[in-house]
Amino acid sequence: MGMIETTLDGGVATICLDHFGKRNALAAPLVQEIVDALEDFRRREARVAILRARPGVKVWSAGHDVEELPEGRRDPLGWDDPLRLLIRCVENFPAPVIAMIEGGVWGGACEVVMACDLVIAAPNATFAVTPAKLGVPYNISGMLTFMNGAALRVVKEMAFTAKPISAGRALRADLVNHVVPLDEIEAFTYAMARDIVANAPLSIAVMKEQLRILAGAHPMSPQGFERVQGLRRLVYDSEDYAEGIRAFKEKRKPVYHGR
Ligand code: YXS
Repeated sequence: MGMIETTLDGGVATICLDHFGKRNALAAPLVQEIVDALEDFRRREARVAILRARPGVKVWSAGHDVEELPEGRRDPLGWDDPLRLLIRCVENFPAPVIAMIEGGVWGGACEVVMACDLVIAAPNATFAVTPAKLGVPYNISGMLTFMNGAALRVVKEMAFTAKPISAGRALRADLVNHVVPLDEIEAFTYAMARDIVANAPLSIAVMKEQLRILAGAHPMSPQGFERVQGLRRLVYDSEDYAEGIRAFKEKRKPVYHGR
């Protein structure tokens, strides 16, 4: 059985996450379904895509599937891992992708939402950046996505505390475009989608690509890159990393020692 539902109506594509049993955790099979759906919508020339979950959910997505994270000594968030693939698909989709959010957005799902072009949140939406909760090193492009989405101080608070922030706080921090009451969010989001469909698709596709390239135009020396990758390795080679993953699987609080 599929883990998403898709529709395409009047140029507006919808992908609805529908894997309640795992709280829409971004496991490889679910990610593959989303990637395939985006590819299909690209072929059918969708003019906007909406990424959403079922109405009434308490969790929009629980983030990366922790069961799929390596237990140590390997980069857990490398270039070809499903989460990175999904984020590149969203960024490279030739039409705007709108994230419509009800409920909690955790870890890697938070990055997926930040990679979307527009974010419409219900008042019950929350956003948590969780690597420090699990002892995971964040990857470089993920960091950049956040730095481009919100003020550095807010990014630091979210990263260091790993605590969810409210929709209201996310709005003030520019992480989301609008917070809309639950009973209006669908009408609001689809009205915005129709506004986009009414405009010139090539102009929009080119502006999206321009903004993607310009937002990533941070020059970095080879030494700087190697330094950041080396720092990440310190984390995924550590005892704390293995402990974080083990603790999640054993459904207990991790005990960290900083080594
Ligand atoms: O016990 P069963 O088999 O029914 O499974 C449970 C959970 O174990 C499972 N589940 C997950 N499995 C893998 N990866 C996940 N991220 C994940 N989240 C949940 O789903 C079943 C139902 O979960 P349960 O009973 O806890 O549901 P709940 O409604 O009481 O609570 C929902 C949550 C989201 C508050 C809770 O499940 C939770 O705290 N999940 C973990 C959230 C989180 O820390 N996500 C970050 C994942 S790591 C990640 O994204 C990156 C590596 S990073 O951190 O670097 O960005």
